[in-house]
Order: sequence, then structure tokens, then C-alpha cells
Amino acid sequence: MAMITTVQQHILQQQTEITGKEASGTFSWLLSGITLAAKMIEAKIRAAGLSDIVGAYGAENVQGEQQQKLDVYANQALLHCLGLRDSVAALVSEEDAEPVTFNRDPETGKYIIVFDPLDGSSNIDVNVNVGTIFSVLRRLPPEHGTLEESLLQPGVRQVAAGYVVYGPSTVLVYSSGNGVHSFTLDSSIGAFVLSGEHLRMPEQGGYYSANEANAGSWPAEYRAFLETVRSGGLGREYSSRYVGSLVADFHRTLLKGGIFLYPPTAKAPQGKLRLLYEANPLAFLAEQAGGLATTGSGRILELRPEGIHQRTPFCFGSRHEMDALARAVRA
Ligand code: AHM
Ligand code: MG
Repeated sequence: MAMITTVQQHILQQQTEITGKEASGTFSWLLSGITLAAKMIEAKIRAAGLSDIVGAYGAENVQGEQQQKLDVYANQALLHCLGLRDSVAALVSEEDAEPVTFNRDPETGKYIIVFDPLDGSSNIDVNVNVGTIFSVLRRLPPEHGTLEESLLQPGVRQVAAGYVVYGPSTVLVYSSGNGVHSFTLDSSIGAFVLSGEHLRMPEQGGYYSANEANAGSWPAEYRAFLETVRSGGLGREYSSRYVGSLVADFHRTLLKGGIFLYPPTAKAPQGKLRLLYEANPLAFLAEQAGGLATTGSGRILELRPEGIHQRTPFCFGSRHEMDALARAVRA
């Protein structure tokens, strides 16, 4: 019989490898809250065309955007599945203005999970990939800070991060600081099964990815950089790819290399993407896979968050392209 490794087994193995001790199981139990919610979300997405779940919910979320019914479902699934885990002290979601906190003993409730329940929501109605992004932080010991302060730790402090991409197959990618690993949902057994270990982002890729409709209002140095990419200045020809679902654009960049850019625009002068639950987790994965992630000029993981829904310019990709970007933006 072919042996499989599930995501929970893999997490336990990794913990033993890193610490040399048998894992208590707390962390893998915590992450099983995410995989359970992901399976619920994926089941809903698969049925999207059949049921009445597609379309606007009729309410706006904290960012002033129309919430989709699937957004609401995904958020509730994660809040429910994770809220039941004793080790969770607080949950922060893109969909909720305030963090959801649990009155748990700091000894037991030692983790904070930050998530974007359904990223790429403009793509739901048109049957294009969407995703869930998550980041895990450790609560600061009471003598080092309050629970509120624990939410605003820089991305370098993440203990794990990952995403699920709901595409032709459903794939979970995660890192707990020892490389990036991927798991494919085998729906016949209802488990995420190891499909790639220690993924590495190519040193250079063949795609650039940006919403070029915004280029007219980007800072000039980004426009100049894009021109360099397009005219062969990085030493090869590039093709453009932009899904408009961050998770999908990240997943392609992780596997194929290249660069993704979301610079400041006239409409979003601080950038559009969110630091805590979009940029930080993906930056952690990019670095763990040998790539880079910056605001254009500074390392994403070193930013000190000031608010849970803070936005940031966000660029990530292969080293070759990211180094060229850093030179262009500094110039
Ligand atoms: P969302 O959280 O409302 O789905 O917005 C985030 C999405 C990302 O998935 C994607 O990278 C970006 O917004 C696309 O923005 P734009 O439509 O401005 O290109
Ligand atoms: Mg989102």
C-alpha cells in the first residue's frame, strides 16, 4: 500500500525534527482547526454554481467592501473551528473590525491566528481561484505585553503561516520556519496529503504580475522598473500573469518564479493589500522558499504593525527580480 503523509502527521514530524522532542500535539490540533475549516469552505466553493451561495450578501465589511456570501461562510467556518481550540487566545479576521478574544489562561491560550478567510472575492462569481490565508503568532507573556500588543508583532515573529488555494485542486501550503511544504486535498479520504516538501522559488522566473491598469498612478520608479522588465532589461523575456486573487498569484510565483507588484496607487496610497493577514504570511513563505518580499524598499517582515487592518505596498518574488526592483526603487 502506498504510504501517505497528512498535514497533521507532517507538522508533528517537523516539530520533533526541530526540537528533538516529541510534540505535545497542541500545535497540530490548532492547525487541524484550519484544515477542517478549509475543507468546509472548499465544499461550499465546489457547490457554488449549484446552490444559492454565489453573490452579494447585502452587507459591507469593515473595509467598506461588499461582502460575498461565501466570505461570510468562510469567516464563520474559521471562527467556529478555531474558537473551539483551547490554545487560541485571539482571532483576527479581515471580515471583522475587532479581534475576537477568548478569556483563556495565557498558559493555555498561547496562540493568535490572523486570517483572510476568502481572498480574491471578486473572483468567486466567475469560478476563478480564491484562497484562505493565515498567520500564527504566539501571545506575548503577560510581563512582555498585553493581548492587544501581541496582535501587532512584526511578521518575523510569526511561528507559522500558510494558505489554501481553491483551484482545479485544493492545495494547502505552509511553513513553520523549516521550509515550505504543500499538501493536496484528496477528497476521497478527506485529508490534505503531502505533495511537495521544501519548495524553493526559482532564482528567476518568466512572469511579472501586477494590475497594470493602475500603472499610471504608481510612483515613477515602479513604472520605470516595469518598463525594464518588459524590454528585456532583466536578461530574459517576460510574460504577464495577473489573476487578481493574491493567493493564486503567489502560488504561481512560488512554483514558477517571477515577480508580483502591488505598489501604492492614487486610490490606495498606502497600498491595497493588508499587512497582517495578506502580506506577512505570504512574505514569511516567500522567504522560507528562498525568495524575497518587500514594500518595494523595505522588508515586509520587519514592519511594525500599527493596526490590525493596516495596508501596505507589497512586492514579492524571485531573488533576481526582487534585487532589480530594490535597485530601481532605491535609485
Ligand atoms: P480582497 O481581500 O477584497 O479579496 O482583496 C484582495 C485582492 C487580492 O486577492 C488581489 O491580489 C488584489 O486584491 C487585487 O486587487 P485589484 O483588483 O485592485 O487588482
Ligand atoms: Mg481578502
